[in-house]
Amino acid sequence: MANNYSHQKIEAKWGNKWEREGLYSLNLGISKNNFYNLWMFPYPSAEGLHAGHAFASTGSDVYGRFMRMQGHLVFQPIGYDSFGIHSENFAISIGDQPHKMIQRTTNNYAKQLKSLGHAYDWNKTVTTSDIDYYRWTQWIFVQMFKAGLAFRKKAKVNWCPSCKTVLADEQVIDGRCERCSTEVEKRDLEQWFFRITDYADKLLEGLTLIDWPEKIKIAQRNWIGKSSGASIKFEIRNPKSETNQKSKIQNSKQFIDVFTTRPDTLYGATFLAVSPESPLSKKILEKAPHKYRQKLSKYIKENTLQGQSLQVEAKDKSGVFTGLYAVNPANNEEIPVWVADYVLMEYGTGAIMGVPAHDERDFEFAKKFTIKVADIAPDKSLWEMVEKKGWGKKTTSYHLRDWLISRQRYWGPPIPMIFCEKCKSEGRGWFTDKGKRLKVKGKRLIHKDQSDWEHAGWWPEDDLPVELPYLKDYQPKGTGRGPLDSYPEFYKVKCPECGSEAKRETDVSDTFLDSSWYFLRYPSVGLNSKHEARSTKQSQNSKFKNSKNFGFRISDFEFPWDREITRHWLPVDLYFGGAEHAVLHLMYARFVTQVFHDLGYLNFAEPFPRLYAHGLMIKDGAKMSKSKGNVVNPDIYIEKYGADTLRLYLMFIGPMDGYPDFRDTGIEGMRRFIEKVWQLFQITNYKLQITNENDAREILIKMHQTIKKVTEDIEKFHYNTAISAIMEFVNLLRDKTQNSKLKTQKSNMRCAEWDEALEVLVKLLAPFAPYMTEEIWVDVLGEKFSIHTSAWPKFVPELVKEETVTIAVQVDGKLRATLKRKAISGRLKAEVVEQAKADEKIKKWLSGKKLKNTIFVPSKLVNFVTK
Ligand code: ANZ
Ligand code: ZN
Repeated sequence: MANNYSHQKIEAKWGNKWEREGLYSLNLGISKNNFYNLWMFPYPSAEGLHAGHAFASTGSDVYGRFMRMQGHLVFQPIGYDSFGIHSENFAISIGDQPHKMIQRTTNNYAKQLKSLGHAYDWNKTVTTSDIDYYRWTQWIFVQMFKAGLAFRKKAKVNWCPSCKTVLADEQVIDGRCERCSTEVEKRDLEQWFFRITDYADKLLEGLTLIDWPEKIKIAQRNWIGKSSGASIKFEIRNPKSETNQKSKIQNSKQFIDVFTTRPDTLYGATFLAVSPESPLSKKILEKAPHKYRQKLSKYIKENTLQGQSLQVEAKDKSGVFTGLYAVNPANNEEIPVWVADYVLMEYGTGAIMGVPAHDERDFEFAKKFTIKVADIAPDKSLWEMVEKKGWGKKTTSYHLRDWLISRQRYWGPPIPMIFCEKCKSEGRGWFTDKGKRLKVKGKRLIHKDQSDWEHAGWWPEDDLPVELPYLKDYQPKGTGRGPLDSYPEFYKVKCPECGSEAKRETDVSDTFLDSSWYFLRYPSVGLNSKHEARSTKQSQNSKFKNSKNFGFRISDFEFPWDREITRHWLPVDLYFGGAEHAVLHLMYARFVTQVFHDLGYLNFAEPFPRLYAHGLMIKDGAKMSKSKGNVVNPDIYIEKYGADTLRLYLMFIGPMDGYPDFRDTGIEGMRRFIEKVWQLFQITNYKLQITNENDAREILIKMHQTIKKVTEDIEKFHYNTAISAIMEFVNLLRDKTQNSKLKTQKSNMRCAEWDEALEVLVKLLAPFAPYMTEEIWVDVLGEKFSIHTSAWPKFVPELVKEETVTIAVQVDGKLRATLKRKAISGRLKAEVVEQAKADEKIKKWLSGKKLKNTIFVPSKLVNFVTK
């Protein structure tokens, strides 16, 4: 065996063997010791992964390997979140077609992930843009629809005039497009939504049951934003001065409901304000006295078009008086009604009572428009009075909005819905026909009331998948309609109900839908091939077969996840991912899981009972990103130093949940460490003997301490300190080999402690440096393949505690004092002698004498010879 450490040879050799032998591919049978170890899959928005991905994925892999050595059956899959705007934008930027680009980049991602040495089960990968995957994403949409949880409504959506596309909320940063910094507009477009707001309370309750970092739970709670308060009715009146104007208001009573979290401040309300975007403001306009109408109408129009609600915080507050007054039910005072842009349409009732004395926003507004400020102390009893007196009722409001699911883009699963004009004109559709429909086994209407949208004419596509056609010209046009809308071959279909000409939906679904269920799919990849064969036949017999489909369609027998396997492998045991996904992905995945739990398709409601949120790798003080030009390509380092070195380096540079800065110099240091370890195993050939009992004991104690430290640190994801402990251990072992006395002893025996120490060392290093440790394990130590299925070492608690030794201090052979020291430090001559000399009694015995010699027996004795 070669003396030199050649990472190229070692890493290629074992990488191939692991794959050939399927070391990390499981037969997902039924076992009690399952461990589903999941890392958030990457989205291909570049040619390859950067060092930040290597950092995060290694963190997850180390844990998986550790659990495997702890005796668990570890399932660790990987895939690609390859549909969606990130990938599409990348394809556009390089002038490529997304289908082609995804094939190339995912191949490269796989190559990189393999070279990093991750223990993925490559038989179970998922690519969300593969038809084999997205047909199920479409199926999920259909189930959502049938449960009453998908609906259409006109909505203001973020629109980037430069990118000519709708943007998701998370792509709008401070009112500007994340990609081009153009100010985002709001457009009124008909969109598909999922009723995630129905699940607001369940999503909140679930948070109390899961083991997640507190900061992520807080982010979810804030996103849901549940507030308890009251809605209070204010009667509208025309001002006394205008009573000559005949208005309907005098005949029939009109009210404005406001939402408040502070009914106790009701006495201090000095005005009402209504959102200009709220339909309520249009009603108010009709009732307003004539002389106010023109100004009011102009204000409402301006503030509706520009969608000011996006910039509420940044902008100076504006508003107009309506000429109307409202009666405060608590004290019968008449207060002015305003329309003001700081009131959001989508929250509460879209109207507020202004309490300038207690609310800062109201105070600012009142000051600007010289509205009265009534400094009246809050009255807690009002909380009860509101309902008792009939002023209003207690209620809760949520900041959570329904999930905007449609995108007017190309690169996503076509939304599997069909619209039929004829059915619509006859008032027919899935929901009007529900009596018949809902008897289908397994279907349940979760959201029963569908009166809030026009559902006539809409039918779900049961003939799945709806294939995304290959388009050359796929770029967004800016018409407010997706690229598929220019392709009649795609959207012209027959109505599945009446057979007349109908139109397929041309929007695609949001990427977050793709990633909301991928973890459910992994264990079942490849399991329903039999079903596919059967359903191909059905597809051929189908009346409205889409000739462009691949020939398989989903039958009632088929299912995206195998029930048995899912029961045994889910939920995910450890989800490892970035804290930046605190709300969107992690909320949507919880929502979808909860819905499918309610539909009876899953036996658990929380997909990720345990989440670890890792930090973010930076380079030169900034987040790694292409636009900053500071992206580190891991391939270069793997080639030069080896994956083991890179892995150890990434896990060592700082805490896993921190913001480590990538530096070349650190990698070189780590490479030297690896070589030191390698050398240690070459020395075994010298048949080293440790005859000194103290050496053996020292090694033994350090070994058990190291096992304990590394085990406990890995459990807490404190990988950097685990590696430090291993380094200390390595230093001790090296010290022993450098002891010249040991080297020269030509005995054939090695002590058991030494052998054990080396075996433990290689195991502790295995999760971090899987290739080198495999090479040592199999080819140096001659153990059975593979180290990664060997048992993690255990520590003996008694041996972890370092012993205390008592050292006798003599002067001229006579005992004069004793010292207590830790076993290991008792062996350090200079320290022990110094401590002995400092002892008061010894000082006395030595005073006035000349020291001729000092005899030292480690951990036992110091003898000062003066004669
Ligand atoms: C009177 C009051 C007095 C209020 C006071 C607060 C403090 P959270 O906590 O976020 O739920 N509000 C209600 N609807 C609104 C809307 N559509 N747009 C803007 N603001 C709205 O906030 C609830 C409070 O925000 C409500 O309680 C209301 O102001 C305001 F000393 O009512 B409060
Ligand atoms: Zn029809």
